[in-house]
Amino acid sequence: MSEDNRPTDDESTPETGRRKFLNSTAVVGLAGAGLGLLSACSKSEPTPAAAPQAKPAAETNAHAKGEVKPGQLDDYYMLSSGGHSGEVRIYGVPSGRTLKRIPVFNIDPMSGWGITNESKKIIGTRPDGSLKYRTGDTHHVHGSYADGTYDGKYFWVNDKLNNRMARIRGDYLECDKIIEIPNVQGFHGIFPDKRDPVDASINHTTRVFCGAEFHVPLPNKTSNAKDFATYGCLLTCVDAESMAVRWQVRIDGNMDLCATSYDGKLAALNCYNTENGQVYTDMMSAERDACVFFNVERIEAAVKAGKTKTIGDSKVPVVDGTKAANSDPKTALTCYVPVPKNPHGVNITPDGKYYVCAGKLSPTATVIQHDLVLKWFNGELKEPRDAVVAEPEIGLGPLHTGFDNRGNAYTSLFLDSQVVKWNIEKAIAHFKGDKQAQVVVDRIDVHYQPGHGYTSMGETKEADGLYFNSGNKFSKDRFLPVGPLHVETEQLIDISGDKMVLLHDHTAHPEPHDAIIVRRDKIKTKQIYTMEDSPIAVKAFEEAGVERKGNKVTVRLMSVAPAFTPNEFTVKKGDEVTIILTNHDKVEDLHHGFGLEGQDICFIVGPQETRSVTFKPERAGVFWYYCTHFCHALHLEMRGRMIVEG
Ligand code: RUQ
Ligand code: CUA
Ligand code: CA
Repeated sequence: MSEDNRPTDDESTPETGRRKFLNSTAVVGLAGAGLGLLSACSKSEPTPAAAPQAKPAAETNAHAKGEVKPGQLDDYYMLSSGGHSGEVRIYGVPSGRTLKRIPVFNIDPMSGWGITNESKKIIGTRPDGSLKYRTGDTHHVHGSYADGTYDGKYFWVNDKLNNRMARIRGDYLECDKIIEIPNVQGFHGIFPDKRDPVDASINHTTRVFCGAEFHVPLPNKTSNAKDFATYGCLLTCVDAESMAVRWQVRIDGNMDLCATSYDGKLAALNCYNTENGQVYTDMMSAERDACVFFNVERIEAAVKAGKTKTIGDSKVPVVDGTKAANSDPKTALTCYVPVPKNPHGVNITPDGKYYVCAGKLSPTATVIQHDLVLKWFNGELKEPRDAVVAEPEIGLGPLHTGFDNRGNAYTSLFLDSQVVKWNIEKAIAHFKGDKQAQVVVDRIDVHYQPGHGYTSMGETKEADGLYFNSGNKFSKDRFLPVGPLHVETEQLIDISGDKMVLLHDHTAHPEPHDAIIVRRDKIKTKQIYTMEDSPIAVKAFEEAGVERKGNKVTVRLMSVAPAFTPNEFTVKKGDEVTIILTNHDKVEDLHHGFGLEGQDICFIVGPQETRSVTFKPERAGVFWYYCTHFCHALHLEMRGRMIVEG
């Protein structure tokens, strides 16, 4: 035991690990003052990736009751959308601890997202270099698949506000690409495919499907504003690797949420506005709307054969998926399965057999059998509605459904403020006429008004039936009041037994929508960047310094705790100054911040990472730059001066 009563021989506890880490970097930094910086730095070896590979503790019951003791790691990553915060969050499950906020469509001075040149390039800029968008509204996060489960390579998230889709790379858990989707508004539901319907050798995600909610004039011209016949909605297919838009399908009605089949053949999107209404009273006039199924193989064949149009200025090929054009099942690209009323959410069971569409305005969930939809496309099923094999009454305001590995569904009930557990085979038996079949197994109150609910690994064939997280829209009295806007409640429910058991509440900054709960061994993060990945890295001491070409000035900086090199540079008022900063520290977690007084510049650089900013100093004088990110015992001393000549 040390003097503060902590065990000193246990390297695995974060406290002792952290102490060691700070001590060793302090030594490195102090020894490296002045010109010896680089040599001292290169002596500290990068630590190996810390991603835990072991099976979740929940399987060995170490985290029974959702308790994660100090120093223990969680079993799952929960990747959650942040709504109109524009970001994605990562929570640990079962603890509910916040692990990371990934800036995507927002601007984040902590990391420098939207401030550095690298992030601005991903977000997109106007000709004057300013950001094209500064806002976004994320709803759905989904991961790439291989062999029916997460492969940890990519995660995607939508922006409903500016109709963009972003990709997050799984190794750094940072956004690496953002694209705009043409011809749509209210881009809402996304889902990656799980394998290729044509090429059997491709057993991983190659496409992402994107559904649009709002009808817009096609093309979107003012002269079409009053001509509702020109209005329509499109499904968009995006290439998972290049992120290019491959094709679009025009449909009747609109689209909301998306699910994809395990065989790659179908994408399903629920449609709440078959009425094509412009106001909500019109949108809820029909007794039934639809779940629309897209035959991916046929759509791609039609695109290849050139049976396409383009809309307005967009070059994306668009095929006709409207009902009228697809009445012959044998050639149809789409199948409209009638579902009551303004359905919300469509999810596929982990065995790939059934889709569940929640009724929203109807107290029902509709179970649609996958192979029956395929039969319809083959001309072997009379009506699309014949693919419906159950429609149990489950409660008021059903929205989203998660699944366990024992044939049970867990549906959020917005109006009832409940989660209802029901059995799919029992529901099918009941639908067939077995009125004794006990469909509803259990109900649990949640607090309050749940939106999405999702189970651990529930959107994969590896659903493990351990946890359900209820993302609630109102927290009311669950937490200390913090003014008019309340924090949101996330509630973790143990679903491993017959009865659901509420484990705990944790908070979420408004306004999360959906999440996925990914087993921790599926995500393998890198802890250190690769210097060679940046073409502009300042790789050696001799490369640091100022270079001027006319009024364009490049300042190459390096950081090694606790110093920037150079620690002084001079530019002129009105110059276009680009600062490139490469962090030469190699120690895991050793980030430096770069804040430049009075210039609206703030960002961090991780170990071996390079980032840059470009700006025009508007005032002459002396401006300190300093390290914003606590890195070292001499963190406060880590600073330098920019001298701006008038
Ligand atoms: S939707 S509360 Cu944006 Cu995911 Cu259902
Ligand atoms: Cu470098 Cu703080
Ligand atoms: Ca409707």
